[in-house]
Amino acid sequence: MVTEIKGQLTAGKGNYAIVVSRFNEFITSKLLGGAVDCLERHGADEKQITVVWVPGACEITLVAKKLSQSEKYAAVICLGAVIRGQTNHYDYVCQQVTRGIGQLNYDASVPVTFGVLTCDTLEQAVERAGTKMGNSGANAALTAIEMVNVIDQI
Ligand code: INI
Repeated sequence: MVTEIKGQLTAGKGNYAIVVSRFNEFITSKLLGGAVDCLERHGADEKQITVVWVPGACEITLVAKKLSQSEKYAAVICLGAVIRGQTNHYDYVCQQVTRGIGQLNYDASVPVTFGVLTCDTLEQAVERAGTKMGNSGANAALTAIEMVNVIDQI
């Protein structure tokens, strides 16, 4: 008989931390709304949810690292929006945030999920912040819930 571990989509009793960047707040506030709504609709009480605002995507990793090491949270959900401008700055911001959160997934003992949009246009970001393509904040929250359940069983 195969032992199969599957995560349930119930938030349980653990606390969830959300790190959200203020840069492109028009988009990130929608990602935050999607993430909180998703956690609550999967059973989390508002007391289980802590939101930390940071200036931009580059600042997400440090705060996510501190939260993940605090032993207060079952998971950390990272939300941001990097949108291409006229220079190559976008590439460096994307590199920094993806590398940082990626590294945390090796180092941290709790799940750190990636709800950072990396888009060529504002329209693409709007599509992923609660319109045509769903809400990437909600997806990152749902992933956190599933991962907490998986980790609890291992
Ligand atoms: N930060 C973002 O979150 N999104 C962006 O699109 C962005 N762009 O394109 O510049 C951005 N830059 C700021 C960066 O994250 C830092 O806050 C800043 O460099 C200070 O460290």
